[in-house]
Amino acid sequence: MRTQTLLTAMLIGMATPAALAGPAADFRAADANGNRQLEFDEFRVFVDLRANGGNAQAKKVRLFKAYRLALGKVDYDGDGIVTGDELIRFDRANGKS
Ligand SMILES: [Ca+2]
Ligand SMILES: [Ca+2]
Repeated sequence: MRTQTLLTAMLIGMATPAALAGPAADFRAADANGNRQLEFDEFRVFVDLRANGGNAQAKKVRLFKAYRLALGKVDYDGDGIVTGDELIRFDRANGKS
């Protein structure tokens, strides 16, 4: 009974929008090759996921297909790849924790 309750709680936890949405979850979902970095194609997926999640900035990027431009803004070290740290830095710079 206790195990079942715990399992149910875990399943419910995983199914809530709060657990599924959010930049961290989108990052993991977009990182197709699992190297914890977003290459350009993955970054495009990431932006689309953020747009689907209602992120206004991402919606604009999607609307104008400005993925390259957006990547350039987030890619602080200019290696063409977006890391979690760069995304966090970008969000902070834009006033979103
Ligand atoms: Ca990747
Ligand atoms: Ca980079």
